[in-house]
Amino acid sequence: MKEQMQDTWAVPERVREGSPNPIADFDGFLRARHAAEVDPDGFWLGQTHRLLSWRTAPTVGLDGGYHTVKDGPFSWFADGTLNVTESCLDANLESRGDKTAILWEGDEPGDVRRISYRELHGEVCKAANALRELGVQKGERVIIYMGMVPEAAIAMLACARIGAIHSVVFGGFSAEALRDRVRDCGAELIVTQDEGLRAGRTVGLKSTVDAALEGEQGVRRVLVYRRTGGEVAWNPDRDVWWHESVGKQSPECPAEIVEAEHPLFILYTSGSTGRPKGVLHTSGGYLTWVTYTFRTVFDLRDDDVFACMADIGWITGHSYIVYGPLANGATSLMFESTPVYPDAGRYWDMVQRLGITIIYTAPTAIRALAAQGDDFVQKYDRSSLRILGTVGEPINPDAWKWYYDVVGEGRCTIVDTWWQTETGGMLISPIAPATPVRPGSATFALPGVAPALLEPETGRVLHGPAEGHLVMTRPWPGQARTVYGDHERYVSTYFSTWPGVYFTGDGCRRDAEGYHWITGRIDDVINVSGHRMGTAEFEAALIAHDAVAEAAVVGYPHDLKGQGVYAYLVLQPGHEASAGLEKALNGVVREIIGAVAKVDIFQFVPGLPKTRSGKVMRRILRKVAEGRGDQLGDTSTLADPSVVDAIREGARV
Ligand code: 7RM
Repeated sequence: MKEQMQDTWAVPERVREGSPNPIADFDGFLRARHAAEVDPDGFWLGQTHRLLSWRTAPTVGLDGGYHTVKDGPFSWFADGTLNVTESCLDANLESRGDKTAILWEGDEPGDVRRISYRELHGEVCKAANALRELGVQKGERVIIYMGMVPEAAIAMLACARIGAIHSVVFGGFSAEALRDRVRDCGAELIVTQDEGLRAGRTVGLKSTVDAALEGEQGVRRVLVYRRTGGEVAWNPDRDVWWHESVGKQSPECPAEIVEAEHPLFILYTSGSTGRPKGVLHTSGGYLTWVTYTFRTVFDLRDDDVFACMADIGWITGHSYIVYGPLANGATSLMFESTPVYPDAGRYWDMVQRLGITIIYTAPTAIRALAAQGDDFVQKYDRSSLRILGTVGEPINPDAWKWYYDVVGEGRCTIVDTWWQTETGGMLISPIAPATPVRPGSATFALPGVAPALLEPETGRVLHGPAEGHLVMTRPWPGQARTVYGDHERYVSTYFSTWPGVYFTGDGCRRDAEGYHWITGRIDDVINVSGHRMGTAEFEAALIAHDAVAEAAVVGYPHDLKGQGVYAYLVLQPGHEASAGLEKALNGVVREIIGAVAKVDIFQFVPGLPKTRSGKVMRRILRKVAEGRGDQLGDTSTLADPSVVDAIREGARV
């Protein structure tokens, strides 16, 4: 098909032909969207009956809504009962027991493990029996602090099997960050491994757990998977080897049947204020959402080899490495290494060797690989590829075009999927065979998703082409239900800026044809290489250093990482700016937040620009960090306008 409109890419033939799914073209999309709009409950009940294995099929859809959220969470499918692992594992045994469920590629190229649905079922049951034996009960919390090994997914599913609530903590977080999360959720047990392995280097994981638990009482057991065989300290009253405890169990474990709204997991995510929030997802609605969106957006086919390159410590790994693919009986890659190890050809080497048909990665990786030149891509046969996915941050049109032309050779479509930890799964995204795409646009809301743009000053709903705050006007089954242990924080974070709707924290432009263009966060959240971090977390870490009196942190545009971290610091008397101090400050940031966090630019200032009521005017700091210090607008409300000149003059961009 020819391109119909300038800057609109029609769906390539290879993507359109032979789609086995209900939404196979744009008309199919419009029909589904209409059906979900006129009868959301009927639409989602129909989907969930079709897609999941329920023990008791639900008869009700949504109960409550944004108008009742103050009084408690809304629910979906409340009278249904299930165990999510029955949809992910048991349901696949008969039809595809020998099919590869998890295709694992280790740090070294070609170090491959294939785990069939039958084997995965057995391993999950064994791990579930071990957890039960170690005293974990339904509703209790288990922290998983691991690298990208199949046992991490097995541990998640084992928790789900017995109705325990998992909370995966990304392996790049520090002991302190881990301890905060252990305390916040009141974890009973931690699953970890001796060491992680990434790009030829080992990363201590058990040692970080040991440090996090020093002086802590709550965690009774630490279950340790042996990955590298590296030396670890051992507390015989607390620590248990995975191979000993899991290895001896029976491969059968009756599933704990729970109500649809039973919590499935907690995942901590950064917000604009305070400590990370424990976003809580429940069983029936979440699984419905990730199952539906996975098969629909990626137009899943029986022989697909799906490769999501995210870490399972992030929501993308939960939804689109583990739950979405397995509930659809797909083959899902788990990748332990990095896109540039041993060189920038690693992804394409895997595409050729493993026959990957769908790849799902982040703009930051695409930009980093594009910067290494086309040879690394062209060396390998990519003819198996059909769909290229992106997630985590806005993708700039140049990176998009490189992905499309060089990686996909114009044969593949790109699905730019917009969503959040809180949304459970994709909300705004192309549907591969159905949606003509535009570089940099996440295109349209999926069926059943009701976005609106609000005018920032007034909250008025904007119609037609417009730019404003992106909100959702009604709940969908995969939406987070609460913040663990703090429902008030859930209400105030998401439902108080604009009453009656869900506030995403993102800005968005809608063009004349209704395409959505996410413009990025409008709150104090920064997105570095697709990792979401709160400016408040950085500030708290920096202030922990003796030399720092005050700190304000903002994001700034960064060519490779999307955003970089820019810190303005006021030093305590007697301290001086130096490269050594910057290094020490990043040392503290690393210790308190973890290896993922690093300040890119420090600027030492005599004071922060504050209003008379003492509020830091971040707008000014953002402008200076963007190199637009000459466009500060009105600064007359500042308590001391002279600090602005000093900040402008000392700008390090
Ligand atoms: C899945 C995930 C969420 C934030 C979100 C956005 C940004 C994510 C896109 C995107 C533009 C996209 N969850 N974001 N996807 N921005 N286009 N396709 O990333 O909770 O970690 O982050 O990420 O700002 O609010 S997250």
